[in-house]
Amino acid sequence: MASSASRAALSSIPLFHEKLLKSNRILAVCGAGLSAASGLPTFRGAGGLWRNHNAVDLATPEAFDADPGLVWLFYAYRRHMALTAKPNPAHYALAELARKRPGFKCLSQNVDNLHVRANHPSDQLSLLHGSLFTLKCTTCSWKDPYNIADPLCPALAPAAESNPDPTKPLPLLDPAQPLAEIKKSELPHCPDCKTELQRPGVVWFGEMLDEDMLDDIEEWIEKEPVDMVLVVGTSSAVYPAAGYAERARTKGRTSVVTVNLEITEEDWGRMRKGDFGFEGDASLLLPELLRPVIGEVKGEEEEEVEG
Ligand code: BJW
Ligand code: ZN
Repeated sequence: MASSASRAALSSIPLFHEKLLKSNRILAVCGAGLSAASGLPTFRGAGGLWRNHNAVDLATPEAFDADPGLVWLFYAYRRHMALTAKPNPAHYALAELARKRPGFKCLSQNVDNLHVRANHPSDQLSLLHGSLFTLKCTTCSWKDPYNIADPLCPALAPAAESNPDPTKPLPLLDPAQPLAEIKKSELPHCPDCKTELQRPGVVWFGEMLDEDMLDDIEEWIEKEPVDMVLVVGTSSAVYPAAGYAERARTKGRTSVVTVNLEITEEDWGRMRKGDFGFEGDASLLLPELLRPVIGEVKGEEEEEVEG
């Protein structure tokens, strides 16, 4: 475990700023905690339940095969929530860091499109787990890269409804209220092969991430030493994302910086000299941590959402 003296160094903003100002090659690995302040729930811990299902149990090809209507409702609800949400100061801070530091690359596990809406330069952003707003065929190669129809089809309209009584939970989210059964025929079908279902263009457990994107990340890591890795709002429970911080470490040079609402004793104990840990809300911490490079975060730059 880190001693109290080294714990002070690990959480020192002046020491972090000193290192940041000398850092050119910076990698960020982001997770659901980054979008928590935008009102989007995380996967694990509080908020990881959708009706009476664990969110991670619904994020599998097996769950989709067993009950495509249920899994589509889960994703239709998350599309609706993400469309209603706004990028928060942490998304804008990372986007500005990308503009100020061409050697910065952001790997995000988030599928909510909030990095894109915060105008993060696309060549400095890898969306590891795809996007809620990409649709693809379960079987053939058909893909719609950007679709924001809400609701996507009449059967999924309950996921896009506003709450009729805000004093009560949204009926869709209340496990005591049964869901209307959705027949396969009522779900969106592939316009090419016609017979198969469309599915969200996200990466489920057991599925491969985009190989070109993985090669690109490997190439970026291998190219030159990495000065800093920012690990923001992720439980680091899912690979390959969870492995990139250690993968990018260049002996004696790389600071791994954890920014998380909750940093456990085990996490503190794993930190090495030169690493940093900042416990709190990423939407408050990131603008403060990155200020010497990015200045004050401006949040009004969101692009118009295309119709
Ligand atoms: C805040 C905050 C605030 C809250 N401010 N912080 C090596 C070893 C073992 C297993 C594997 C391995 N390599 C691959 C595997 C298998 C598997 C895997 O990792 N399994 C693990 C369970 C161990 N990986 C895969 O299957 C991946 N595919 C793959 O590797 O293919 C090749 C292969 C396959 C099989 C075997 C071997 C190789 C694909 C992974 C796809 C993950 N998909 C999901 C769903 C995406 C679609 C969707 O969004 O619905 O991705 S699962 C879910 O977890 C989602 C997330 O992106 C991901 C990570 O979660 P995240 O973002 O970290 O969220 P949380 O909730 O866990 O954490 C939030 C954090 O924020 C917490 O720490 C909070 O404290 C914090 N927080 N508020 C700051 N305001
Ligand atoms: Zn098809």
